[in-house]
Amino acid sequence: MALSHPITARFPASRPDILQLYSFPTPNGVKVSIMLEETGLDYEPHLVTLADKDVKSEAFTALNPNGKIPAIIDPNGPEGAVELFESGAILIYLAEKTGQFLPEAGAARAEVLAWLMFQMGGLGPMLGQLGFFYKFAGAEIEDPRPRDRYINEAKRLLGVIEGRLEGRDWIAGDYSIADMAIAPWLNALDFYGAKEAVGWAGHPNCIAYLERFMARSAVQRGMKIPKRDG
Ligand SMILES: N[C@@H](CCC(=O)N[C@@H](CS)C(=O)NCC(=O)O)C(=O)O
Repeated sequence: MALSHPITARFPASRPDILQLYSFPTPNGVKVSIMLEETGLDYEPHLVTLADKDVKSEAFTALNPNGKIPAIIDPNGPEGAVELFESGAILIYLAEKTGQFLPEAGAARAEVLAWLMFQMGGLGPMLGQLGFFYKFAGAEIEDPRPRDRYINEAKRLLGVIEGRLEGRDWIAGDYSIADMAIAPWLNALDFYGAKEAVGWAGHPNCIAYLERFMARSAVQRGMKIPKRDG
């Protein structure tokens, strides 16, 4: 099937018949790469950097008007090609497409979706702000209130996950898309240099959970996809 989407002008597909991934290896990006690796779906990754020239380009915003990675085009959707952005929506779509990592119905499915939404609406946005105010441009702001606010919120959220993981290997039943969404954000605390600030060492369940997640070979591959230049 030929791909006629405007994004192909900037990011040409060498195999337009398979799923196309437009992403960068950040926590939001690798969720989808990990899911693709876990399911074994055939796909072609394209590196879309976080520079405006890529992620805010006309070609990319034709696929995601919000100008953020990740996004996909699946030429083999249920009724033809599917264009999708928002990592949570992409994970649900891929789980339904493959019948993997999301229970089909009922309470078990609702529980996975609840923890996926917890990541999408809480953990991700809050830790993203922590990164900004702790490591990136916001770290230079003298007023301690924004930094403290996100450190305290990150600690609170870690406490929620720590409690939830008591007696559990995974966040909601079997290993699922909720884990693929949550664990990469826990891993980002290291990149932000914020582990000590949020008291990571005092969260043994989170530590064991992240180790369990990182031990998976699909996770190890997915964390590095798309491959960064150089
Ligand atoms: N809610 C979105 C968030 C995506 C997001 O924040 N992507 C970041 C990278 S982790 C991005 O593309 N940033 C570039 C920018 O904002 O210009 C999702 O989960 O897909």
